[in-house]
Amino acid sequence: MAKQRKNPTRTFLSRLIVAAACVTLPWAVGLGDAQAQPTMVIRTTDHAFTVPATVRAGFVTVQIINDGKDLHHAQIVRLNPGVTTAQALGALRQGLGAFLPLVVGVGGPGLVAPGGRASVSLTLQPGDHLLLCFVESSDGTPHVASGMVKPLRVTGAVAARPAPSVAGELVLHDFRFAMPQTLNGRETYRVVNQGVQLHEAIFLRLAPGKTVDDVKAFFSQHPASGPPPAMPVGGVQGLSRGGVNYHHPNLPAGEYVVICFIPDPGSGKPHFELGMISAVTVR
Ligand SMILES: [Cu+2]
Repeated sequence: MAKQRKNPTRTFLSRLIVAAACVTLPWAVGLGDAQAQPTMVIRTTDHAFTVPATVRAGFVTVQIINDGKDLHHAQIVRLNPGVTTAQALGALRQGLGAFLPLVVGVGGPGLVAPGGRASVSLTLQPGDHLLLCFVESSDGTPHVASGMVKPLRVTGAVAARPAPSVAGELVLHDFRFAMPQTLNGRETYRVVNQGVQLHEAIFLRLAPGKTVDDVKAFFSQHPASGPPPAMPVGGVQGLSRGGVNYHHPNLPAGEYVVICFIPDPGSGKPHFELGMISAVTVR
């Protein structure tokens, strides 16, 4: 979720945006078994969110539909008790170091290309939230600074319900993914952060002939150059320690990479450089 400092993420996301404008991706339609829950649709444009200002607490499927020409994601955070929306927005202007201690990362649908859509299910607790897009425009301006931050109030109480049935689990650690090597693109997967730091699980579809090593090399360039070896197709946005989302990949069969771009506050390195990048096959 975090892309506010000068790092290679900025450059390669910009390059992905350019590439995405001339690539048609084979989006699957429908939400599979996610249809059993209420759905909150978040539409993104360049650069705004369209979403209800108030939603009910509880288990909800959150879908992003990207109507823009940029890449976008929908990071949801809940404000810590006693933190006001004004305080959180003020801290955000100072940077992630000031902002992150005030909030809990509750996930949300991950990075998608123009025309893309993706969905996750999660439990919204009552309280004040923010919806954020940390992707940066080609000039380096983060989308949060050009309109993509929106307050979201969650009201009511969370009703008890059985855990959703899943086909498997993706566990986020400091700093690796523990997950199956093969996923069923039509099933649902539980994603849980068992690390200490904030983590995400963003899915990228590999271009023909490209490998996870190509992705790592591309993203580690300073600056990145050449055509991107993979394109974003959703996933799960930043989860704080213990956080859970249910990912509905809804992806066609193929070769993918799961990656975490969030920077380590200590070293400043994106987590994928510390090990949070894995190849995965979707069947
Ligand atoms: Cu991470």
